[in-house]
Amino acid sequence: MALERTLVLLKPDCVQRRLMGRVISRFEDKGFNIVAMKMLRVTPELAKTHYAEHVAKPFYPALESFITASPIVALVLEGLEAIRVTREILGATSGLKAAAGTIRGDFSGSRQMNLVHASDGPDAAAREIALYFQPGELQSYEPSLTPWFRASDEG
Ligand code: FUP
Repeated sequence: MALERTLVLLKPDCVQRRLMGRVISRFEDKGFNIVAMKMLRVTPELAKTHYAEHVAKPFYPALESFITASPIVALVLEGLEAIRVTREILGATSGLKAAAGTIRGDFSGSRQMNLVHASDGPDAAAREIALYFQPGELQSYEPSLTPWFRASDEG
């Protein structure tokens, strides 16, 4: 099992709705390490780079207005299979389709205002982490609780 890092964004709706703590708790509860975290305002330029695959789509202008409207929190999670597992903790893109028990399923009733972003694969994770963080902003550390989260032969 691979130890991976993935980028998570707490979007403007998450910050404005005071859900940051509850959302971050879900990742901590799972046993992931937070190895970087900052609050920032996404500029239109950063939005276009981050959502490059969506820039030409009809919904993009509304998406850019939303993601730039208010501060976000960017964080990097580290853990075994963190990229896939984090996406599963978020749930399906639309809060109306996300399963109960997921962040979006429990807290969102919207496709656009779906509270959180997480990288969708290893290439995206590497690209997106580099978009939001300098290498020196990532912390490597071994939590003393690790032996109580997983067996030593699990990675
Ligand atoms: P996800 O990977 O779950 O974040 O979803 P996508 O990459 O498919 O979409 C990126 C963001 O665009 C989503 F967070 C929601 C938004 N979006 C819309 O606002 N309208 C759409 O029709 C599709 C996606």
